[in-house]
Amino acid sequence: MDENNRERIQSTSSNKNKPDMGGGLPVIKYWAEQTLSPDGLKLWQTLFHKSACLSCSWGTGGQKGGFTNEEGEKLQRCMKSVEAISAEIQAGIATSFFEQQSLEQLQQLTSQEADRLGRWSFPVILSGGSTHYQKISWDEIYRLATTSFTTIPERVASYSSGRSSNEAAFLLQLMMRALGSNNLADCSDLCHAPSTFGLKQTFGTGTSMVSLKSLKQADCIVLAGSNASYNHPRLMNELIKLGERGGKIIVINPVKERGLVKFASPAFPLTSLLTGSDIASIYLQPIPGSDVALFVGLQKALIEQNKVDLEFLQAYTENWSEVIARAQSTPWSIITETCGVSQVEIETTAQIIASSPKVVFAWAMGITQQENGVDNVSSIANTALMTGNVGRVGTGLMPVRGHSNVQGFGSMGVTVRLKKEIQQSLEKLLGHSLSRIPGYDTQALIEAADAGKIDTLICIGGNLYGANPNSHKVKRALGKIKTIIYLATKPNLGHFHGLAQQNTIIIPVFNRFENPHKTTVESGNNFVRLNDEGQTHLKNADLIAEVDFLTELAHRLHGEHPINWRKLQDTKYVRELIAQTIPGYEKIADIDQTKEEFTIGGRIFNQPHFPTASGKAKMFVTPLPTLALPQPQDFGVTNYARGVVLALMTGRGYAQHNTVVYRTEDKYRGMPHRSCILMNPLDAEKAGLQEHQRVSVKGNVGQLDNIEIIYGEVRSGAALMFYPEVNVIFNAPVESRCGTPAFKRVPVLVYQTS
Ligand SMILES: Nc1nc2c(c(=O)[nH]1)N[C@H]1C(S)=C(S)[C@@H](COP(=O)(O)OP(=O)(O)OC[C@H]3O[C@@H](n4cnc5c(=O)[nH]c(N)nc54)[C@H](O)[C@@H]3O)O[C@H]1N2
Ligand SMILES: Nc1nc2c(c(=O)[nH]1)N[C@H]1C(S)=C(S)[C@@H](COP(=O)(O)OP(=O)(O)OC[C@H]3O[C@@H](n4cnc5c(=O)[nH]c(N)nc54)[C@H](O)[C@@H]3O)O[C@H]1N2
Ligand code: SF4
Ligand SMILES: [Mo]
Repeated sequence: MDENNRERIQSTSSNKNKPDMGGGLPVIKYWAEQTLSPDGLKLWQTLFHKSACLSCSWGTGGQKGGFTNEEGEKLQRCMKSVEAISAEIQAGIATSFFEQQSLEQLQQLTSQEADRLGRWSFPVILSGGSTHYQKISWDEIYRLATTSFTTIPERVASYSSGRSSNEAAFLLQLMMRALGSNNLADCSDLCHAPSTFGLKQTFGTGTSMVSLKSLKQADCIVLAGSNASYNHPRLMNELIKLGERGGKIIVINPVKERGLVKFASPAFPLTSLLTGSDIASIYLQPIPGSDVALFVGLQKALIEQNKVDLEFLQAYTENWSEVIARAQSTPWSIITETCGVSQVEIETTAQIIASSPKVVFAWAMGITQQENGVDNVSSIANTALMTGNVGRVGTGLMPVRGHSNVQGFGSMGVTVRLKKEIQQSLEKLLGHSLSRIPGYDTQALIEAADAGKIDTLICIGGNLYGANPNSHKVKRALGKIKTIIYLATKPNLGHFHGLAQQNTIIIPVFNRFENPHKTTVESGNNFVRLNDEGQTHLKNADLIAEVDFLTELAHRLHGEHPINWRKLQDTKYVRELIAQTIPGYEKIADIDQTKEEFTIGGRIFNQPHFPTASGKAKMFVTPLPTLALPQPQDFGVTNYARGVVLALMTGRGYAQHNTVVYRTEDKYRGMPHRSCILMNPLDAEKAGLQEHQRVSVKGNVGQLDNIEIIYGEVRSGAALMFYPEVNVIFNAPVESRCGTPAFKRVPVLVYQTS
């Protein structure tokens, strides 16, 4: 960023109000407010309950105690966990509520207002044409559910979100596959599917190859497209410790996130909390969607600096010479033009990587939510392999996952790309072969629904309506499904807008810490945690455990043979089946007795031998993307006065969990409410726009008006807005190999009318 621009940023009023580092005292203040509130006691009890944190995939808590990580370190609960718990310990929705509130009124609610209604505490139904949700009995639910599932198997589908348990996930896929349907759409389709796909094709394994223990030995971390300071706060502790031991942190992100520059962690009250710890050693701000060019640039610089580990490549990889040849022959001018980062910065970064003995490469949504997400992942893998940073303690590839059990859902077989070994074990278990008709992933499910090809949809958590691009189309598509069954803890916009043609049923479920059954979850670091049984605070509530609902429905659909579904209501037996079926999960069979939480077998690589056909890592050439933006006139605006076309990144504000908004302000970015766009001052001023001015933002299928411009440290040509609100304005291209929408590069026109 040039000096002019920097000065201008410093002088903007929104910037003056921003904390000058991530974390810090606002976090302590929030803890104090919540824990001293009337719900404080319940909150503390939950924090100490032996179960995994609900929120992110970093994974904290479990049998070692609520505040402890898998390495036994204390003070590892962050305030995001408190945010999530506070929402779950709200009072239940009153039984009279839906008599008073019509659907039309409920549809006026914002995400935050919907969440604040309280917990679902009794089952309800909205029948086609009615104006109000109504209470429904369990008998009626099972009758409707059984009838709706008795149709052509390909016309039944599920969608799931990664907060439920491994046990629920395993049962969901078993029930669906027993029925003959592979339509197991999952939120990971919108999230890390490109990581799974990219890692699998190179290494034969789709998850992180780095354990927390191994991460602690790294000398350098490359963190690309992740805002860990908001979304995985305890990863920040590892970055702080890395810095303290003299290691280097390379951040790659078009937005200069405060918390990735400096972060104050309550886990280090004496050394970090007040003064903050420096995080990024170098901060690269590429053009959104251009990371392949940046990583190919790093590879080219490594080649020119003679820092490629040829011995490693020859011994442990395939296809390396093609990858090197491509990097060598790609001109610097094309690399720097595509990614918008200078050759000098790329060369300096390459030197840091080359001079660090052990490097971990970590990434999140900025990398995966792109039309070329798989190439992004491959280009990171290529860079790691070229420097010999795979298959050794302190090195490796680390996708930083999303929901707290999203990875567990994938492991349990909730995926449209089922592993061969799992397929064979399931066939043995069911005594017949599984359907070979490919299943719908999330985007394909919406297309199929819109084409009238789905009769029945069951959603285990999540918000299919709010999480997908082109909200109006999603609403229309869901409206063509005859029956939708939502299992949920709290209301969200999907329950009021994602309505079926005939029956929309909402089934209230126990969350992780109040579930009457023991359950397990898997963290992004491949660690399996055991959750003890719990109790709900909800009075006179009529909740059900997900496992109980799924087994009862499966029993009614499939009878007792070859699987005794009702026996599986004791989750111990589900764990026995998981141990038999899921590779690496053997230890789960007796976790009830041993209480021994464990790292899944075959996932962490401390030797460069991989589960591919040849045992070598297979490298893939990654073509540079072409990233042209449309012209203002391409947006078809008739009353256009002035404006600018930008590459919009859509993602999370500070206090939200995915589609659920907890608080509207994003303090650290200086965005006071949800209707803001974060822009570079130069872009705004070049177009004759100013900070705090209200503008319209138009995508390819819709427009949002009255959006306030906020100046921030986002690179020129790019901007940032919050989801789920922004999902109404665009229809994103998808990564063709795994269906993930390009949420992080949405062409928009930011303009003022005449
Ligand atoms: N508190 C909280 N925790 C969460 C969640 C939450 O909503 N709230 N959600 C959970 C889930 S499901 C997920 S998937 C994760 C999400 O965690 P993250 O991936 O950290 O979240 P995002 O806000 O989607 O985007 C991350 C960053 O990508 C950057 N970015 C955008 N485009 C590009 C690009 O082209 N290149 C690069 N290099 N960077 C880019 C953005 O500037 C942003 O800082 O967090 C999980 N944890
Ligand atoms: N524009 C844009 N869109 C995006 C993204 C983006 O960055 N930009 N990110 C995408 C990503 S990474 C993801 S993962 C998706 C998230 O998509 P989803 O996972 O579909 O959505 P969430 O908002 O996490 O779902 C929250 C709901 O889950 C329910 N819930 C919570 N806990 C439980 C439980 O224990 N059991 C059950 N049954 N239900 C529970 C509650 O009712 C809550 O309202 O959004 C995607 N959409
Ligand atoms: S880092 Fe993630 S798992 Fe750990 S306490 Fe925070 S939200 Fe929970
Ligand atoms: Mo996600």
